Amino acid sequence: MSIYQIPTISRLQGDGLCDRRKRPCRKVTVFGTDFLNSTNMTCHVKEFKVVNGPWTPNNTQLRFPGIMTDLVLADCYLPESPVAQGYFHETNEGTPAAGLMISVSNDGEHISYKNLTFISYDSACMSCSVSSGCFLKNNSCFINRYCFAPNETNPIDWCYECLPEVNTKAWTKRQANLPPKFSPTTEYFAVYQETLELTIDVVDPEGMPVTVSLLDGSPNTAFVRDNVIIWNVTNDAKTQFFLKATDACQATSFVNITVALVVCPCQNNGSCAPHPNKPRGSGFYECNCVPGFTGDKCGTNIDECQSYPCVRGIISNFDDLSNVGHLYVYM
Ligand SMILES: [Ca+2]
Repeated sequence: MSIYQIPTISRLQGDGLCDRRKRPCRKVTVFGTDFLNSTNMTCHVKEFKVVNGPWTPNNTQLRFPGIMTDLVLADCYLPESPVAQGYFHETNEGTPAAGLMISVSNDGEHISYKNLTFISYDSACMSCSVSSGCFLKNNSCFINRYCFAPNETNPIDWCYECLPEVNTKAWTKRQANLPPKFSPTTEYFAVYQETLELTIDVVDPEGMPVTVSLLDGSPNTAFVRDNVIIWNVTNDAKTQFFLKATDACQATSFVNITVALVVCPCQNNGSCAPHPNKPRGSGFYECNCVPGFTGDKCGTNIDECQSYPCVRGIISNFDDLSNVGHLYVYM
């Protein structure tokens, strides 16, 4: 066979239809005869419009590599389809279907007499055939010329979805969205004058971000940062906070919590510090004792002479036992 042999092509994989929901549509298998296993094999494609829209087909015939995979099969590489998938833009219109006329050459020049129609399309809203083109499906959304299936989420705003029974040409606010859920704990504890940092345990059932805010009636010295209430505790026995949680789609829930004062149990001027292993607000503290005192509640007066060697009742300290000559005396 000569390299100038002109191939005969008869049909395309998938009858020339390529669903962008299923594949990138950058390649198509061509059925035919007289293919040559040549590095010069090319596929010649000409873009054409299938539906109205902003996409402008390239007016020139474009060449892409072809590969013979069998005596009667060749694979053609194709230009990128303008049919976007998982994409939406408010102002730039989409292209739900686009066409190519494909012919094949063994030598890069002598192309098949026949060319075949190839259509890439978005099956969410388009029903296509190579003979009659593409039409809008009934149960779908066609928004700014982008295709979406029923209940499909707006790719740029989770709070909106395609609900064809409500509107086929615009997004509908997501109907199934649960408000954030607060933890059942509503009673917390603090000691007077501490800076309480109370992490509010709230989750959105859909896993979307939640913002906590304080409503009127809460202490106006308190504020919220990253869903943590920060408050310099006053001497009110019980203080109420009115909380609101808002999810990313503005669904809200409310809860009232109380912070009750507990007496710091640390004795001898020891101070209460939040317990490192307990959550803030749980009422667990540990004592920081002033020098000279120890114990869980600083109740033990340290006998300084017990832990240091004493010389005639004076507290002393050997900084190096091998060097007995140095004796530091604390008076
Ligand atoms: Ca939610």
